[in-house]
Amino acid sequence: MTVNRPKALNALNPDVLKDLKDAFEAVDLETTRVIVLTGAGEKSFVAGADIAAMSQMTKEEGEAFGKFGNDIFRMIETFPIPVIVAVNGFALGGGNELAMSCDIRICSDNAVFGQPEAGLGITPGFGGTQRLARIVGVGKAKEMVYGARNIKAEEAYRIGLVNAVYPQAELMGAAMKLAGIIAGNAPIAVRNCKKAMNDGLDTDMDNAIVIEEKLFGACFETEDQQEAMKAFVEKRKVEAFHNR
Ligand code: DAK
Repeated sequence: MTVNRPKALNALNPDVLKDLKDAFEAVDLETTRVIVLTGAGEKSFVAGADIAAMSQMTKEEGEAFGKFGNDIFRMIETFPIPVIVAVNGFALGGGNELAMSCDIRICSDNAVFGQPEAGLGITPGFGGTQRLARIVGVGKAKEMVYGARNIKAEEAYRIGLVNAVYPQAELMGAAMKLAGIIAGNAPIAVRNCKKAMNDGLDTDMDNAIVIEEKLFGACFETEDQQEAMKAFVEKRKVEAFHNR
């Protein structure tokens, strides 16, 4: 899936956000195992929410725009299958927030990450004050958000904002390879892993382990679990998972 508005460095205006929502809603969950999200061109993943579109907003319009984006990013975060984001350049403001809504972030060596909003007279509005602290820790997140300071790919890697950095030309290959590895595993198990980790992180450990127990138990009703464990016992490879 590609955010494709290169003339504005793929900045998110209401139309682009709506297209993103429609694209996720159109995914066939019977046949799709993993989504790889990137931006068009070689310069920018997403250079933020559209500043021109936001510049004249009233308080009410700002809140509504924030909710519109937040609902879409939350849909991506809780999407049943994994989403890998291949950050191919600028990931600023809403761009960094979109990347943080995805499960796994990898980037090209020219990528730049940041939350510049405080320099524009606003707070991050698509989850940046919440997800950045959860991913990189509260101290680093506060430094980046209060300081509106952008960081380069290597620093993003060092603080755990991305899992790996690749030369631009290798980024999509690496993303597809990772997607292929995930897609080779039992689809229902992968989905349950995502749900267990996401839902568990939103609650305390006593409830979190119960969430895991239920999703673990549910796997034992699947054909894929039965075949995979039978194959192990019989010392042979699983021929294919059937998403059942
Ligand atoms: N919005 C609109 N247009 C943008 C844009 C953006 N975020 N980023 C770039 N563009 C446009 C530029 O205006 C320019 O258009 P033309 O002049 O050619 O028509 C074109 O893309 C190419 O950009 P540049 O000429 O500036 O390219 P450079 O290589 O010189 O610079 C840059 C690249 C990424 C450093 C620079 O474009 C830049 O600083 N862009 C803005 C980055 C930024 O500050 N992004 C964060 C935006 S704030 C909320 C909801 C959401 C948010 C906050 C609150 N609520 C409702 C509460 C989110 C906020 C943000 O994302």
